[in-house]
Amino acid sequence: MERLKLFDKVLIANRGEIAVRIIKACQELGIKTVAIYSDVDKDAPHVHLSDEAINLGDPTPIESYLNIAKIIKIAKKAGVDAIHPGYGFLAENPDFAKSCEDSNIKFIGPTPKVIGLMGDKIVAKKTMQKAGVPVIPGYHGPKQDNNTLMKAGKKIGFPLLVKAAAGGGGKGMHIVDSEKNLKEAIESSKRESKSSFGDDTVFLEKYLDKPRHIEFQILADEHKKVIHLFERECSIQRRHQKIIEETPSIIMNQDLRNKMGEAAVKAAKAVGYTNAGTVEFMVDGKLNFYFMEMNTRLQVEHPITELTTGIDLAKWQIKIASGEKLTLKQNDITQRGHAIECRIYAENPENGFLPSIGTLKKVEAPNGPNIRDDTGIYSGMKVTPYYDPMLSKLITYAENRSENIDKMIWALSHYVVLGVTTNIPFLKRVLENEEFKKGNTTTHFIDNYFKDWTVTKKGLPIDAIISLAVYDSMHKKTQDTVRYKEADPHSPWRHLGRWRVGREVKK
Ligand code: MV4
Repeated sequence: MERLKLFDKVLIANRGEIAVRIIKACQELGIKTVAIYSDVDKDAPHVHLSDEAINLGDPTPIESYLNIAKIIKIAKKAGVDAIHPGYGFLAENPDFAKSCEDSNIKFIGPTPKVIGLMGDKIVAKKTMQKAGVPVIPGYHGPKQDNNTLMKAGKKIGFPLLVKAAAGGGGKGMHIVDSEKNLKEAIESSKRESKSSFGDDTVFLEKYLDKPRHIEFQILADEHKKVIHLFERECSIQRRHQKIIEETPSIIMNQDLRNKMGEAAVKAAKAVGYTNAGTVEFMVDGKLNFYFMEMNTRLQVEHPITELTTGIDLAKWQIKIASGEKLTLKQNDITQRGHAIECRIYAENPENGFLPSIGTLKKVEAPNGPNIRDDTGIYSGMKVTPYYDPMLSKLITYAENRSENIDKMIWALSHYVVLGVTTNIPFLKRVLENEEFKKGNTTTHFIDNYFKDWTVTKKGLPIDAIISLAVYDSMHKKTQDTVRYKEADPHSPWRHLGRWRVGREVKK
């Protein structure tokens, strides 16, 4: 088949691991890359990997990675054909996609119109309902007076959820278990939504029992062809932040997979979707599934789909944006084995999981068969308060779920990050949990099993204490006596500190 010319030069409007991921995709395709970076990112990996790197100045997001005018100006000056937005920042900003279009630069993603449509949760739901994609029963109407909402609530029945239309991340969300609490919940939700989002529109939904977050990856070319690349289960979240994703989902069967895949393709076709996207569903305890929203970007968790299908999503995004036809056929796409992703964050469990800021004294990623580390960090790098504290994504692949869980536990145990506190011990505990192993991974998993997860130093799991101790030993000149009585003999850090397992050690 005749191949269209791909772009000559692409600007990556992002930072961290995703900028690195996209640069690598461009390099494989023979495309030149332009990185942008704020002052605190001048030594970041994406800056070194790209062919050109242009400074954005002040590190505050508004002045750097969120600054449309600055980025467009740089893109024009560098003479790029296209911009890849990554995820976060401007990835789902229709104004940015439009500014690219107006400057004759291809935005690697869907059209501004589709981004805008999916960005409005109510419009998106209505569009999907019309297209015949199941949505959660509820009230998503424009009338917002108490009378209308109370009536709608009674009709839906209890328990129900009051959600902020503008919200995400569970803000303004209230579970109501009986009619007598409805009015108060509506009023609280409106108040919170107004103060958080400047908009007090709410909607009401039947509260789903034992819900799971299961999303479908789709690819759509600019010639009306749409395919799906199966599911990812992302139910393991902490405060609405995904931390572990896996595919295939343990509850999936071939019939449900086909139905949900078809619904995802239908959703994309209904809006004339182009490029890579994700259709999010909630699946209840009885395997009913409902459209939640569509993400119009490459997602953080895309690697698990890449490992189980063998398809490079970042490269396809670029090929599709350059006008290439999808050569993949739905029936040729297969899912093989099992993949898990763990998001490694610099956050401090001693301090309510707040971002842990500091210099990464030592970074050593695990390595081995079917272990992938998508990272934007290196030894000596500073973790600043300006951006999301995700350090890297550890992804493993194995023949089946149970072997893969063991592989991921091994990989996490051999991931050394010293200098800041990370959630690695927490991730390990989740993977070791019997209910996780059994696949009882509803969206309430973390609340159910890790609600009181140690937030005090005293209660920290031993490997967290060890990593802190190693850090201390590398930095304190004092001859402290440290006691690590229950030290884990299998800890990867055991050789690094001047201490011994199960003994009192003088340094
Ligand atoms: C729900 C739900 C149960 N029933 N909607 C949380 C934030 C937003 N993305 C939607 N969320 C939920 N909506 C109905 N009708 C349970 C959740 C939910 C959740 C969803 C996905 C991932 C993690 C979650 C954690 C708690 C609650």
